[in-house]
Amino acid sequence: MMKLLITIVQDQDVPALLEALTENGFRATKLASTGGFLRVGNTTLLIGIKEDERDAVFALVKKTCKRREQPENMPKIPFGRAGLGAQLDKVLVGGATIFVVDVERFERI
Ligand code: 2BA
Repeated sequence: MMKLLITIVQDQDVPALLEALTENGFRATKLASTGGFLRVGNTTLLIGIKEDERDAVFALVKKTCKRREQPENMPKIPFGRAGLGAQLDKVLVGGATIFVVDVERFERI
């Protein structure tokens, strides 16, 4: 069965990941997205694959998508704890978040 990998990565990792995917014959669609927690831009790739290609794609994601510390610098409540001059908390982001979804039907018309 075909799978759709909904793959959320950091913008910095996208060029290397797309190059690796393309070089290895995989196809992807790049969507601009925003993380709900940090409220900063990230990238969602839609990658349609055959079930037996999953490990290969996971390996490419692992190789190209790094874990990074990012400041949690967006006040989610006005005048909240991350206000001006406040000590910024750090969160670890990435390498990647991947949802593996069954595809009922795939067509290119
Ligand atoms: P954000 O939602 O902006 O989250 C960025 C990072 O903040 C997360 O990194 C995680 O380390 C931390 N974080 C997120 N929610 C948190 C919470 N409620 N409490 C404490 N820390 C929290 P990652 O886990 O690597 O996620 C990176 C991005 O992947 C997320 O950006 C979001 O766009 C997406 N994502 C992760 N898990 C998801 C899920 N279950 N559903 C939908 N999108 C998800």
